[in-house]
Amino acid sequence: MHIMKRALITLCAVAAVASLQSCKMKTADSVVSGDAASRVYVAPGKYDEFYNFVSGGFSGNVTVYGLPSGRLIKTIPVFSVFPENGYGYSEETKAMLNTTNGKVDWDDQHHLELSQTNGKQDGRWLFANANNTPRVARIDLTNFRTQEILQIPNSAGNHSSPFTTENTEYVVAGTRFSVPLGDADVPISSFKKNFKSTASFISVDKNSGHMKIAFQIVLPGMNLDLSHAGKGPSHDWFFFSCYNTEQAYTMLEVNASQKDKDFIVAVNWKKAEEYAKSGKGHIVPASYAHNTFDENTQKASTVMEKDVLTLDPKDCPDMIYMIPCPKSPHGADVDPTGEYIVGSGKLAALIPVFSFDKIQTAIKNKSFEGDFYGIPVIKYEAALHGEVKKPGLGPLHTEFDGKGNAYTSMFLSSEVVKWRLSDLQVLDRAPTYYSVGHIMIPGGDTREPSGKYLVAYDKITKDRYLPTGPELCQSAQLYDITGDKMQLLLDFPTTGEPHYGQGLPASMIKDKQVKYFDINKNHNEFVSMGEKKTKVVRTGNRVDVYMTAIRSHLTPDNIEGVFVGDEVYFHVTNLEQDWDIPHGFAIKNSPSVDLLIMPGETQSIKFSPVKQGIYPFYCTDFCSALHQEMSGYLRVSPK
Ligand code: CUK
Ligand code: CUA
Repeated sequence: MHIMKRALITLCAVAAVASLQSCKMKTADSVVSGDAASRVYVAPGKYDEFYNFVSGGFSGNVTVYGLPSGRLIKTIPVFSVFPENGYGYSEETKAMLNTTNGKVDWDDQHHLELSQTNGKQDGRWLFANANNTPRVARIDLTNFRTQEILQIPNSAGNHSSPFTTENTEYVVAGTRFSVPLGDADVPISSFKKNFKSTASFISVDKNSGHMKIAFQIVLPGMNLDLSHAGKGPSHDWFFFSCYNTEQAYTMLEVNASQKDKDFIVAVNWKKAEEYAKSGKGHIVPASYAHNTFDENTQKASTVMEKDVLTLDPKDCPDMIYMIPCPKSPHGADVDPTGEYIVGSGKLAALIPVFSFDKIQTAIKNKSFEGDFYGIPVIKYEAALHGEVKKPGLGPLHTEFDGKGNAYTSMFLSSEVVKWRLSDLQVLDRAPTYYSVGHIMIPGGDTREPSGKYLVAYDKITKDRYLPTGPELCQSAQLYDITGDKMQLLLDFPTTGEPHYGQGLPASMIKDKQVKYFDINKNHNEFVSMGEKKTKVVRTGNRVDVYMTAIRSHLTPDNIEGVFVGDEVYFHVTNLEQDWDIPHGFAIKNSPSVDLLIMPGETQSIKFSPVKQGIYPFYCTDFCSALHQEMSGYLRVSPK
């Protein structure tokens, strides 16, 4: 989206003003249906029907809302440290944020995708991309915790990610900014020769979920933007949108918009897989961090992976084709049948819809119009199912309801447009407040959309909430799409910049949630299996405090014999075996000592006192009537 903001800066300003004015005339009251309140009302004590996972943009984390209420129910820390539960602070979790550039504890999180089986959501994992430091994360949906983060080498910015194939065989990553492979020192003006973009295919282990870069396809320098996997008949294919095929490296907002078409890159990943297996690839030296959280030892660790297998399209015939797509396509979205591929040229005044069937015929008949660095370019008309004419301005992203309809967000004209896949007729349009980016229908990018609600994630909030100084919250809007006309039901604020989201029927995972960790399976090396097992152990200037927490005391609660210059590790085991009873741990006047320990779990934090004194420590989570009493003292003596 930031890309677009830059490229369209003037256009946006004009259109945004225009759309704001036109929206102003139509007040929200006039577009909200009369019984909207009752349709989003979830009575106290009742559950929402859907989980809505929303990307946190520059907050780096993922938030979870209930639909239709729009209530925020969870923040899942992924790429950013999170004081609320000590993620990135505790000794157990900090390795999750390791990269080859050290600990990167922030990112720009754009897209989410739920794991699938047979093209349908299976409720196992949620994948998240990092757009700044190229990474892909996997979150376990039984405990809502980040289990794995894999860094992507040979890439700068990972935008077209983390979309998955129908059986989660692969999760993809793709270069936003082309760079020379292997961090080569070359003039920027040698872009065309030396800069490359890469599409990475990350295999996901069926049972454990473990990710591994299976192969990287090396493409000419340009910007990969978004992607989606084929479905059903197009199962073997992956479609990426790309822009800047002009290969500009300066003033992109002008120079990357010269041609009237860029491409949808169609990758036959089954073919690529065969080429990778049959030795057509080249091993390219690379180093990248692979961080995993081990539920057994309760600790994250980092492996620095070496080398990647790369595939050059030149060596791999029939693996990749280019499909011309009007000006700077953004979304690349595949309908539930797998037949239609929608490419939304954000600078185009129409939406091109491609037919998988026609693409296959075009390939068979060699209906090409030249090549792009040796990759055949299929004739536009030969691949085209048709164009949605005059849909609105600035088409971005498309989702599907599973009833033959598509919904496309229009950034510039600030609306969602519903159209029919078969005859490409526009059926309905609903204003958004304002400037919608992605939209989301639960399951709307799978073979079986739930198709009840649509959520618009808006870029500009303006007058929708109480003003809060120069920075306003980001916003989402909920529409009912069960009828012929979309009906706006609700606005709800979101955290960070929501790009994409995923919606999952709550019934799929709500009864599979971990309520507490079995203390008998706690294999953290610093566990205390009961208050009697607590101790303080000195080794040189290192002090290990084995501590327990249970309503309502910390054991030991008086610690002496610690000196300025010592390195003190607190290993706090939460002995509770009950749902929703975490204990916190913090030390007065001490930086970054911050834990929240789940029942049955051990978490460790390092404290390096630099001043003598008596340091009170305490539980930070109001856990019982005697929570305030859950405290103790550490005495730090001069050396
Ligand atoms: S992008 Cu944000 S609205 Cu990064 Cu998926 Cu299109
Ligand atoms: Cu434990 Cu408050």
